[in-house]
Amino acid sequence: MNNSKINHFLDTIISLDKLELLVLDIPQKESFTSAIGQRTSRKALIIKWVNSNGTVGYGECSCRPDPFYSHEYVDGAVQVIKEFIFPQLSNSITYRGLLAVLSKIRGWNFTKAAVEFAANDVIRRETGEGILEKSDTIGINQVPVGISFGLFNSHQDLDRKLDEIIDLNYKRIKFKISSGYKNEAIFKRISTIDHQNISFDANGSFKQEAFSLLNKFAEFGHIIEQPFPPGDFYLLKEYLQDFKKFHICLDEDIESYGNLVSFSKQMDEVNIKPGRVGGLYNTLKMIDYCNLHGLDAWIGGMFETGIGRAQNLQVARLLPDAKAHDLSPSNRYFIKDVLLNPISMVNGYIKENAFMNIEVDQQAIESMTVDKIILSL
Ligand code: OSB
Ligand code: MG
Repeated sequence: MNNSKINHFLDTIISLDKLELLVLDIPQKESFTSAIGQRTSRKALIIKWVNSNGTVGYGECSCRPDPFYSHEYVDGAVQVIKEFIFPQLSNSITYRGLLAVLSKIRGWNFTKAAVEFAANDVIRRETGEGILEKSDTIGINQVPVGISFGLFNSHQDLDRKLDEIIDLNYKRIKFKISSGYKNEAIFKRISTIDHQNISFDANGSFKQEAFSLLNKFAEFGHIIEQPFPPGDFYLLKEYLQDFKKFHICLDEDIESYGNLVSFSKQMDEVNIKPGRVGGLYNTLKMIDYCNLHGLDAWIGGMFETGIGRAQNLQVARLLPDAKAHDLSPSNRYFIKDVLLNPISMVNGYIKENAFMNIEVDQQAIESMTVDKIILSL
């Protein structure tokens, strides 16, 4: 990255006394289904980086509890930190040194990102400025957000949910879809929705045998996110032999800067999840690339708690042209979140004061913690 402020920032020294890994079980308001599976509660992993002053930085590892979105899963993340990351850390390490430790590990992007998030948060809490503040982009003061709708299987289900959210003014409505779709009447219903920004997210569920169903979604002309299984991008060529229209956004396929460069000409937009791409430094590099090459980018979510959500919103501020990010307020999902002031949305926007300086609700964290690992130096 050609940014001297960031290069200079990488020399920042971070002290470390201990890492705490907290596994939380957070009850959801309602279950959520996508082509990946169903969730009824959120197993979350929060990392506390405690420095030598006792200052605590928070990071969240937002992978799923199972390896169904990516290979990572919460218990695996705990083990990777315990066995392969923590032993390489010391009482004092530069940000650059931390990135080097993390980059030795292949994959495990959500896990590595969570450690970087926590380290960056310590710096931010000590000095007022973390790596994002060193970006060349001046952040906007409110972030437009969309909603990600779980799979619905009937009109009634869809109608009920649409009524609930239409007045809230979300800037995008994204429907989870899957190759197992049965109810054809839904296509008619979708065509009557009056909204400027509708998209679909297939979570990689379409292969050759479901191309004609995929085409029914494609005919709307809306963006389709990750239509094919990650790694099977060749299917696009096969699809285009018989079907014509397609607007594509990639999610699972893009795990690195290299993936972004390789696919940039073949997609209409990219969903960047700071966790999925291995952290904030990588994210900034990718945002730079997108700006330089005019590729539309927005920030995706993983149903994180307020801790991860706030961090992702801080990144989303750096994409002033994005129409909407998958970062709806966490009170949409959880009965109780882990922040003293839960992130709220007004008219489809989340204002910066809701996410720039969050305060963690220690009592809430404690009450939902099901496992705690302390790694002391
Ligand atoms: O594909 O974007 C996805 C959540 C978990 C795994 C994959 C995805 C999602 C979302 C979440 O769509 C959106 C959100 O956090 O609001
Ligand atoms: Mg997606």
